[in-house]
Amino acid sequence: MLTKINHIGIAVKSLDESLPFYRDNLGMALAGVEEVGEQKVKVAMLSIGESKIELLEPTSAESPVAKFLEKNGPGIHHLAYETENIEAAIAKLLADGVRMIDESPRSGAHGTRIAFVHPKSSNGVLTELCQPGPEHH
Ligand code: CMX
Repeated sequence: MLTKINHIGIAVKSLDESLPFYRDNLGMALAGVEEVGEQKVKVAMLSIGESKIELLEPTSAESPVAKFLEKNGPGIHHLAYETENIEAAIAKLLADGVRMIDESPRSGAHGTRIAFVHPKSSNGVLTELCQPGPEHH
């Protein structure tokens, strides 16, 4: 059902301030910066082997990432697993009685389709299912 860890999301107050550590000190390649309106975040994707690090800066006080920063400060926000069939993955989790935030996929960064599992159902770790867009195949 899941194939690998697609990315790890890290909540940051400012991409401008956070990016240099990952890009320059750790030497990761910046794959792109994009605003995801539906999630009220601006994201920077950095490549690391088969996975990515996703830096998340809130674009509005109502962003879930703004709430997270208020409560916890900067840090690891979510873990995203890749799937080839997000509808099937959601259907299986719902059938298993897992609490989903998204019961149907929504738009993520870089043409992906994503759905979140509620952290109450995933041992306190906000968990994302992520299906890459067609250009990745
Ligand atoms: N990781 C772990 N736990 C989290 C969390 C996170 N990132 N965000 C919230 N929680 C926990 C809270 O600590 C809280 O726990 P307690 O009840 O024990 O205090 C509980 O979840 C509810 O949190 P809340 O602050 O009361 O409620 P919110 O309105 O913030 O809703 C959540 C929480 C998870 C439903 C919401 O943040 C959400 O829908 N997240 C998914 C969407 C998202 O994060 N998008 C960001 C962009 C990601 C991307 O584009 O890749």
